[in-house]
Amino acid sequence: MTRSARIIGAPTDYGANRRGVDMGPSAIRYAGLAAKLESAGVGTIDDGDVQAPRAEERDPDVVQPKTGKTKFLKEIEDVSRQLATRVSDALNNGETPLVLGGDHSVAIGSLVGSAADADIGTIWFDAHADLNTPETSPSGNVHGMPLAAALGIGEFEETVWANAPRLSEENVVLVGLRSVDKSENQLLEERGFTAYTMSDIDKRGIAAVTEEALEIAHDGVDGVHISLDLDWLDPKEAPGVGTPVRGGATYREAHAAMELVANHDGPRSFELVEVNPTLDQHNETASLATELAASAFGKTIL
Ligand code: 6HN
Ligand code: MN
Ligand code: MN
Ligand code: MN
Repeated sequence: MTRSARIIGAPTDYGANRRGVDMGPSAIRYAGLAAKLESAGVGTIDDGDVQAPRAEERDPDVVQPKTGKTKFLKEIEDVSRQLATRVSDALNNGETPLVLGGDHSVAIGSLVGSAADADIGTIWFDAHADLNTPETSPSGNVHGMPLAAALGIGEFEETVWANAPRLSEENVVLVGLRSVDKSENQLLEERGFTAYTMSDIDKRGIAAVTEEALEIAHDGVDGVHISLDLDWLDPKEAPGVGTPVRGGATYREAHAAMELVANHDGPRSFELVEVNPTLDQHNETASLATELAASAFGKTIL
C-alpha cells in the first residue's frame, strides 16, 4: 500500500531562546520536502500551518505554581491542542502525519495526537533528553520538556492537555544523547525509558542501536512516533539549530537510522524539529531534514 504523508506546519519559537526556529516549516518546505517525498513514492498533502501568534504579541512570563517560570506555556497549550487534533485526524484518514517545527515543544501536540486512539512508543533522536519539568528546568524553555510533559512527569501530571496516557515509558527510547541535565539523568536511571548515548553509537554502531531501539519502541504497541531533533546530528552537518552540541550523528549514520525506521513498519507519525534558518548556511539543515524524512518514509537508492 502506498503511504500518504500529511504535512502539518507548527511555526513556533515559544519553547526556545533562539528566535527564528518559527521559520522552520517554511525553510523545510522550500528545501523541497514534498518533491523529495513524491520521488520516494510517498503521496503528500500539505495541511498548511497551525495558528501561532507572534511571540512579540504575547507575554512569556507566566509564572508556574512551584519553582521558576515556564515560558509561553499558554501559547504552547494552544498550539498543542491544534496540532493534536490535526495529527489524530490525519491518522483517522489513513495518512501519516509529518509535523514540521518549530521548536521541540511541538512534540507535545504530536504525541498527544498520535496517542489519541492507539498505544504508541516513541524514538527520540536528539542530543538532549527533553525530560525537564517546570521544577527542574534550567532555562524555563519548554523545548527541553516535551517528553516529560507527554508522560505526565512532575508538575505535568496535572497538565491534562499535555499528557499522552497511551504512551508508556517502556516504549520510550532516546538515541544520541550527549547533553543531559542532572535531574534528567536521574529520571533516566529511575524510570523505564531506554537511552543510548553517542558513546553507545560509537561502540555498537548506528545499525545495532537503531534496530534495538525500534524493537523496544514497537514492543506491544500499535505504532511509533519518530521525533527527529536536527541537533541530533553533528553541528557540522546541521548548523542551523539553536542548541548545537559537538559530537553528533554523521550524515550517513542519520540516513542509516532513518532507513531502518522505514524498514521497521515506518513511522506512525513523524516530526522534524529545531531547524532555525537564521542560524543555517544556505538552508542546508532544512535540506538535510527533507532528505532524512524521505529516508524514513521509504526512499531507497536502487
Ligand atoms: N532541545 N536541557 C536544556 C534545557 O534548557 O532544558 C536544553 C534543551 C534543548 C532542547 O534541543 O529540543
Ligand atoms: Mn529536542
Ligand atoms: Mn536537542
Ligand atoms: Mn518488531
